[in-house]
Amino acid sequence: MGEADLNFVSGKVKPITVGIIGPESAGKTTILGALYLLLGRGNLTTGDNVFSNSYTLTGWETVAASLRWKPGQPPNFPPHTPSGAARAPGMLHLAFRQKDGSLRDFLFADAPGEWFQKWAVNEQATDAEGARWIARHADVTLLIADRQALAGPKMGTARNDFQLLAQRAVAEARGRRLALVWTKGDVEVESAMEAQIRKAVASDSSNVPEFTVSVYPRSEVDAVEGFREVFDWILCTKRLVVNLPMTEVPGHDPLFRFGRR
Ligand SMILES: Nc1nc2c(ncn2[C@@H]2O[C@H](COP(=O)(O)OP(=O)(O)OP(=O)(O)O)[C@@H](O)[C@H]2O)c(=O)[nH]1
Ligand SMILES: [Mg+2]
Repeated sequence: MGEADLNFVSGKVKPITVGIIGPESAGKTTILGALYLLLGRGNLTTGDNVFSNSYTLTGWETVAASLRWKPGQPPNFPPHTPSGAARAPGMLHLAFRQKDGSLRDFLFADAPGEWFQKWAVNEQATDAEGARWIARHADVTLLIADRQALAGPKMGTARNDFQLLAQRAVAEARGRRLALVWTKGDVEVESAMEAQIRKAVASDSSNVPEFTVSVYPRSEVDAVEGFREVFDWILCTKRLVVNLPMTEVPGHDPLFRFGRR
């Protein structure tokens, strides 16, 4: 779903946009693919939020196809998300019906890590427009910490890059929901490194929730659990409703009721 198609969804009520911010190969697309597969198996939602529809089933299928087990073909990871000439992120749509019958639309932005790396270094970079778009519009941000990179031979660079990206993402979120999501949870990371990553996202004003996901089961923890926790947290997002003050005089011109604000 591109920018032009967004009118389909946003014409009704502004959907809740979920931005996944992280460097290249951090596991961002894998999260989306895993969520889609689990949703299809009925493993993500409860009676409170029933899957209703999606305008982008083909897009979801493309993201998740490689993660599926097929006869004679074990699952693989999704291909690298190309940055190409596109300036806006690919959007994946899901709608859920709540208990009271109302529908809620979600848009998940799947962007290439390169955009965020450029944006972290230079907020105004011309080829970081997609990253700026996500940071500006995301109602919910998943800030990705790639455990494999943070435990690998280039862990120092990965940490510095994360600190830079986190600084930008936290500043841009300005009170909107943001969570730290560790990907590749099956990989061990030194506790000193974990502490530095946590410190980079910590803000005085709010508590940043933390999740760990992995497509591999870890000792006692089922691989589904981490994805489910992130998803539940995303679904809890509420859109702030604007309440205009009411007056006793119905039909009165709003200008004279509320003045010019
Ligand atoms: N060990 C481990 N590796 C993973 C896991 N999830 C993803 N990976 C690895 O990370 C690689 C990148 O995953 P993607 O989901 O494509 O990463 P991305 O953030 O979308 O990357 P870009 O599209 O390049 O920005 C995969 O090809 C896997 O090798 C995981 O749970 N555990
Ligand atoms: Mg990707």
